[in-house]
Amino acid sequence: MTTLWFETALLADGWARAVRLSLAGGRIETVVVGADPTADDQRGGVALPGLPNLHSHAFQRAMAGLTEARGPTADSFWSWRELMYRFVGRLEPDDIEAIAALAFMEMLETGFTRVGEFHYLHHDRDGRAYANPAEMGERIAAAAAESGIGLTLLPVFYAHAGFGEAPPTDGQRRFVTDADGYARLLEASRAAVAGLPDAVVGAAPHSLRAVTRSELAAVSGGAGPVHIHIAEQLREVDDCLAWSGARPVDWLMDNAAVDARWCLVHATHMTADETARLARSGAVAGLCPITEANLGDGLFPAAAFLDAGGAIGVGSDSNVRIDAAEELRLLEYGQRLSARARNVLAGGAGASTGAALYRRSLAGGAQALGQPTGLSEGAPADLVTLDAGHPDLAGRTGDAILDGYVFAGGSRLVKDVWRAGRKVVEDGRLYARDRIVARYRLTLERLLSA
Ligand code: NGQ
Ligand code: ZN
Repeated sequence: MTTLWFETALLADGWARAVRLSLAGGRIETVVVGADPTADDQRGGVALPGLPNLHSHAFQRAMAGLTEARGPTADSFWSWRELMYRFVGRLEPDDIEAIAALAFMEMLETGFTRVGEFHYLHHDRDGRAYANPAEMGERIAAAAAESGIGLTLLPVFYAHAGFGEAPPTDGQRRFVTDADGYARLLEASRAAVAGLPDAVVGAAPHSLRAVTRSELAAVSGGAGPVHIHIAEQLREVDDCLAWSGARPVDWLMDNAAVDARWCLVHATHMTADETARLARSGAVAGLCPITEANLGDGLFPAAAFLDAGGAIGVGSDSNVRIDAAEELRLLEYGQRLSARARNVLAGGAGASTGAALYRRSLAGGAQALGQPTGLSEGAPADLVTLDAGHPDLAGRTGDAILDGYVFAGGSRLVKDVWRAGRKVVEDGRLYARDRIVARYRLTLERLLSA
């Protein structure tokens, strides 16, 4: 039995002081408020529930900073995607494991305790299936095991290059499956994560560009979470309109049973009516502010969506930067820059913006990844501790701690991280950091010299 004691902790019903947690079997067994620490307790300053990272393509971590030089034509999301496809073409299973381990390490070190891995790199370099259809999924699972992060694996169904069943391009050959192949992939993916403590497997039709209506119905018909990319780029909206007469979010609402199992990633470009429809559906909007800025996507209508009761969570997507507090900060800053206002997402007079963002992302992330979050009895023991002695937290209590964390200190405040009841990060460093970094460095040196 592990016992922890914190000066202050963010519990399900608010902040509490002198909080003692006992952990067993990877979960929180008891929560006692106003407790005296005992000699056996491991002590900390501030405890928060770990934040879910609801959308990642781990392999893209290895491209971070490599697509920032101007190309021959006007650079865009689509020219970035060409570079990304070229990079994908080189990756072997060992590379995926090494890169994912580094990405997952950085997630834990910066305050994420579970990742939704939207995983579409399935086949060998020539496009042929591996003997194990979830070979790559196994490597993702191995990286999750090595780092300790919670994994919600979202094997992707990908069949077409564009609306109207356009045949897949050569650059997409490592992603594509048919319905039978996808069924085998899902089964093998479940086997691949079976050794992890609390993994979840969901389903992920890549985008409306990549699936037909009937494929969408077949892929989303299971019981677990369903994730899809939607309405990220204006060209995607225009193409959808040209093909169907409807915009992507409207089309999805009209043609699929979107409910609380769903996570719509990006949903950047919506009319007021689509925004209200999505909010009413109960689905989570998966926002990836750092990547959306990096790729030039646009700004999600967050204020209107939250006013309409919508659920949100955040994801690190391309992993060009991995940092939980930074995603929340940039989400708010995008709204401030476009509305020319402050504290746009606080949710009411007197309310803390940092706390509103953190609480909403905890709830939406839990919903999207299929595992509860929160420091409460029975929940997974996934928690992040902040350095209460850091100058950025001096004199702060309650929600002001979250404002200090999100807007001032950021990830340098993260001290220790507990995942499934195990301490995996101490003083900001993952236990396996040296090994993971050394292997990643060798991997990148080889990949980039090729
Ligand atoms: C992806 N990433 O699947 O990695 C996509 C690019 C696409 C983002 N959408 C590919 N950010 O959407 O076709
Ligand atoms: Zn994505």
